[in-house]
Amino acid sequence: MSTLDKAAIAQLAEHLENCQLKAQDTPKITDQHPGMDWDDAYDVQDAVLARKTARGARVVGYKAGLTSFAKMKQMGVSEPVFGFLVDEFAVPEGAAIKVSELIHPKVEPEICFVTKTALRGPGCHVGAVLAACDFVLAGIEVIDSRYRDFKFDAKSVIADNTSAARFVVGSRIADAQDLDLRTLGVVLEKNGVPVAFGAGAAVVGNPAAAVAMLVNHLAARGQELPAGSLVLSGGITEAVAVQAGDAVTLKVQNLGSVGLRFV
Ligand code: OOG
Ligand code: MG
Repeated sequence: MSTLDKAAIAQLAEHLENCQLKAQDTPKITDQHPGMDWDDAYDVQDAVLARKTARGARVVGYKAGLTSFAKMKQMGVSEPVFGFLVDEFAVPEGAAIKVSELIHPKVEPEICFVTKTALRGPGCHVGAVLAACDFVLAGIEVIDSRYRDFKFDAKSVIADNTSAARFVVGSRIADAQDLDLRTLGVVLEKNGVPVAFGAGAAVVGNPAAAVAMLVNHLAARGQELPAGSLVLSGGITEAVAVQAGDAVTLKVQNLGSVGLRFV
């Protein structure tokens, strides 16, 4: 079911994408459209993606968000959300990210999956995810809600592609079957100081379960997760605000480290 018509969906997608491209914030869209439903929210997200692919962007994968209790509590919402990743969000290891291109960036530690075979729901589960997983690696997601002061509800944040802005992945890969993803430890450092810690189980008990949830979500929208997809399974800790001059390093047990700078 949807409640918004095509014109309203297109207008909201244009507005939210312009906020992203111009680094301008906006009140949450449910203030204007209090009756919008989950389908509307994902329809707006799909329309944002269509604007990007029309300009030549390529989908490289997907992200799950609000999959940890720390993140749900930080953002005051209770449902996982899903978004897309396009090539223009990817930055190389050690990259300098210009804060002038962002509104109020935050970083989060994530366990990332790359698939070797397609995954289709409904009924996708941890076993299917592990069987389809080529390798796992560490990643830092830079989120940048387009909503003023990072204040939103789940439908608004879905329409805003779940605050996706940038991401970097590490270069040490491992076979998911050789690791216990639940006890995999992560340490996020800002300017050399450890600021957030956790283990994989913070993400719905097992980060692979967040990937299964993503696949089942895609199935409900008539899509599959193609082979070769990168999936960010969701922030393990609260997101940490960054500003120009900050350097961030993520260390993940068995998966090395990966870093970014903000200028
Ligand atoms: C929504 C995006 C959440 C995660 O990993 O939990 C997310 C937000 O907090 O702005 O990417
Ligand atoms: Mg995230």
